[in-house]
Amino acid sequence: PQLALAGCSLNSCSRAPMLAGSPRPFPSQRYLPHSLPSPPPPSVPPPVSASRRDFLQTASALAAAGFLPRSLPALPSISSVVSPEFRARPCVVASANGLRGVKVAYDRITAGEDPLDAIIAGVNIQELDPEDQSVGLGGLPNAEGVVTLDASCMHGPTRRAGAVACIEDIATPSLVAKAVMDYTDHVLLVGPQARRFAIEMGFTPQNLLTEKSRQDWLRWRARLNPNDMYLDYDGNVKIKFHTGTINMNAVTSSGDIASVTTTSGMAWKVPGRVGDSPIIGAGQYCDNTVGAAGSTGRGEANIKACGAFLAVEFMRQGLGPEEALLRVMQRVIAMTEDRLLGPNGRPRFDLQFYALTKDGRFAGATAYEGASFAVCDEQGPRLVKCAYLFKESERPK
Ligand code: SD4
Repeated sequence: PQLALAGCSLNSCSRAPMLAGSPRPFPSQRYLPHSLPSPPPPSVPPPVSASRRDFLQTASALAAAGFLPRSLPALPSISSVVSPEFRARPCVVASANGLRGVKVAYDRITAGEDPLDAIIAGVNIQELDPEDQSVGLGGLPNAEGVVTLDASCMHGPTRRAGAVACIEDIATPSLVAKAVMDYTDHVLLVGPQARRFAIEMGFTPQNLLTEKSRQDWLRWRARLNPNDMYLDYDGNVKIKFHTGTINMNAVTSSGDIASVTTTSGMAWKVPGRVGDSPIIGAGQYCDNTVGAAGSTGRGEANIKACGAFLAVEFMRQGLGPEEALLRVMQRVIAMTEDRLLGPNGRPRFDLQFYALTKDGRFAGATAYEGASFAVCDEQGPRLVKCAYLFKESERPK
């Protein structure tokens, strides 16, 4: 079929409208959970294997040493979150900068729109906002002053995924990720070829480096090394290395789920660096039988724990979203190299996770107290406090 390239507009890029004359709506049937063995009755404890005993001993030793500040109950036996009394409850969850976007996405899913199209419309708001220096247009550049973007998405009902990494000049990499999913046999395209693919698909290249981000980059570079040829800028430069990213997840009234994450990555990164956002299972993950999860923050820490995938797996085993995310955060810390941990074992970085379940429960979680996430359900759009492991006072100086 002939591609209607202009259909790849910024608001909607679902596959059906882009294929001239052959609309193919996404399947709307309810997908059933995996059939898994029933858990043993609570009165019969599962046998404890030697390796599990070791694991439990290690965990209690860590807790005694103060490395596991919250004592979490043992994992329940594997079960699905979908019970026979399942009632779908539409809901959209995002990082805090998605407060405008969750409303847009919620209105769309409750009007019957596909959940992935809805959340991509939600994240497009940040991607196209030059004031948000963590995504799309106006994103902070790499060490050479070049804006490179990462994004990935998953469509639960059709079990598909798409991603782009280190793409330049295209303001809405979330839509390019979806185009990779819709129009290729691949999952991830990178660098100049991802840009070329996007242009072939009808996206318009543009300069993404705004004057504000360019000035920030110049100031960062001037302060890098007092002995170089640039005069030091001695004003107050408050430019963080991690500044945002947007992750958004949605579940519809029929229980269909989607997830997307889009970012300009770590500011001043080594050219070629790719974070967690375009990595399926790290920056976001979605399983239509269970739920979805995603992250913002230090991608290098998350990649090693496959955080979004792990969160969905914990929820598949029956954990609620908050406990699932806190356990992921603990796993991230357990996988962290010493140079990024304080003497008290606490991480020297920030990382946030967000999750929702097929039945519309949701949570956000992070290492340190104080962060919020955005949610929209029948109560409207709002910011909610993230669950956390540590008080801010415990952060290593
Ligand atoms: C990355 N996770 O590239 C992204 C950056 C981020 O807040 O979220 N910054 O690692």
